[in-house]
Amino acid sequence: MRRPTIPTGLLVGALVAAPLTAVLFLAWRIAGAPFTPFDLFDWLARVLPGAVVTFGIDAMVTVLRWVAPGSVAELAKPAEQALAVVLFLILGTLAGGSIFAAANRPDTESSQRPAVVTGLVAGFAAVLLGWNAGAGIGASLLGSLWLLGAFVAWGSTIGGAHERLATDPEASSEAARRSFLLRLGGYAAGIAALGSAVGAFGGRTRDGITATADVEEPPTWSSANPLPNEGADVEPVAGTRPELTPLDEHYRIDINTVSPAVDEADWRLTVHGLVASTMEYALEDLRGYPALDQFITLSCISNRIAGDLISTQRWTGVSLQRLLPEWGLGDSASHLLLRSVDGFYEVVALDLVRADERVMLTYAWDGVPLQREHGFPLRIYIPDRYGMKQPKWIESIEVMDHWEAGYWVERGWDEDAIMKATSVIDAVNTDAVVERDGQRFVPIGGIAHAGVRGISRVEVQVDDGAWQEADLREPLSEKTWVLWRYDWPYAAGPHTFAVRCFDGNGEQQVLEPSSVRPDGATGVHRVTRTFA
Ligand SMILES: Nc1nc2c(c(=O)[nH]1)N[C@H]1C(S)=C(S)[C@@H](COP(=O)(O)O)O[C@H]1N2
Ligand SMILES: [Mo]
Repeated sequence: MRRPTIPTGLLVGALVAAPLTAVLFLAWRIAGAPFTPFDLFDWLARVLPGAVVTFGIDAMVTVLRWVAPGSVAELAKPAEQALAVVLFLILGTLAGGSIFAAANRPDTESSQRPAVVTGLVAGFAAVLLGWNAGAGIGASLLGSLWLLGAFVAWGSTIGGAHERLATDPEASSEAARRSFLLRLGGYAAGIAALGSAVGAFGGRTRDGITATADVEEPPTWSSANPLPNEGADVEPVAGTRPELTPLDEHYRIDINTVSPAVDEADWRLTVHGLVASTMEYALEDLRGYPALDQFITLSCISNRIAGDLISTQRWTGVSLQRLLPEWGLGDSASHLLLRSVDGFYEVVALDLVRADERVMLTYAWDGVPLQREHGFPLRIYIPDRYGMKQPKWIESIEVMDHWEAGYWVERGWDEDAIMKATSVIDAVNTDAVVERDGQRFVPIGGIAHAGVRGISRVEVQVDDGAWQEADLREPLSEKTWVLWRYDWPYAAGPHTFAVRCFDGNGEQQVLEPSSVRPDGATGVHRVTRTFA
């Protein structure tokens, strides 16, 4: 028997991992079967130490800012999904090498034995990961059998390749081996291309969920109503981000490569713990309470200075205060533990809920049910906190008599996560020059935000000049960002613009640069332009 080398095994592993990925992808798209690369990635994101995960996210954001500045919010999820697939392919490559190593051992009688064993082990792991990921046929017998079959076929293909290279007289010469590997590569590429193409364009389901194609989407609130600050004196500078973020442009951050899908009919909000008796609310029940509409700017604690992980929407829901009297709270009740479908959780103090009616169980954005990615059917709003304190996809509230660290707090992020004051230059618009008394002015504009503390003042500094006060546009609410503008008396040459803001209490934003971890980025945003 000839012994094919380990590098050949790695090559075969890589070649065969590609069609396996494509076939799993196809089954995911067509039948909602578990997609192991994502399940594996999501599992790792939960079990790896917080510092490692944060480092990974940070590195990804750095790379994205470098290759595609301005689209970090949009590209973060696709980048994560691509990473998940790459990781899976790497593992597949390594598996090929180790199957070859095991098959090369003198006491191994058949190449197929280690190959099939590896396939079975990987298949079982995939079944567990699918279960762990929850929904869909991942939890069903059919889904499990499919995964076992797919992984055993994968292992067996690698074993077959080894056997062929080791024993087949037709593969005895270097040239014959090369032509065999080329053919294997050809088949692999063909299946991979076909599987991903059919999966991408022909799948009945989106993200493994049957699409509700013919259901007409209800109109959004903003498509039929003027914004509350319509007619405000200060006009935004063209090029400033939209004051109300379009629904499909709202940034998205969560611990899943694919959002959990919740069926409204099965979903209940369960309230348990230190209550008179366990309660359940259907979404209809929550919609039955008087609704609160709030314009809210939400930011991720991982948003860097001038980053795009910050957005503004019109949130609708029921004030959490309203529900408390129904629960029969125990005397020692002091905190609420909110648990989400994806395993995320956070704790909020009852005192805060009682003191602030704005703490809200939210079921709609822009007048329509929450989108799946943004937490359908229910998420919470907690004023002044970064997004990490505000679970989406809530399924239960446990009333407790003590505080506990939430998901990201446990992973080293700040306990309170109060939004930092921040200001950003969005536009230095030389196409919108205004002329007054023979002087040309270049409008400069952007946003400033300080949680629910409001913005009392924004100032712009040009080069080493004095800080000049900008005009503030009336905001959508005290919870949203403020759009500002400053008309700069134009002068030729290169110039650097800086911005700083003061919150509603007159407190200046922190000017010293600090990174996002552990409690949110600080620092001054500067933009340099050269004018003809
Ligand atoms: N269940 C759940 N809720 C979550 C998260 C999550 O991973 N799972 N991420 C939080 C973080 S870090 C942020 S910044 C916000 C983002 O909300 P958005 O994606 O709707 O903008 O959701 C928060 N709520
Ligand atoms: Mo976040």
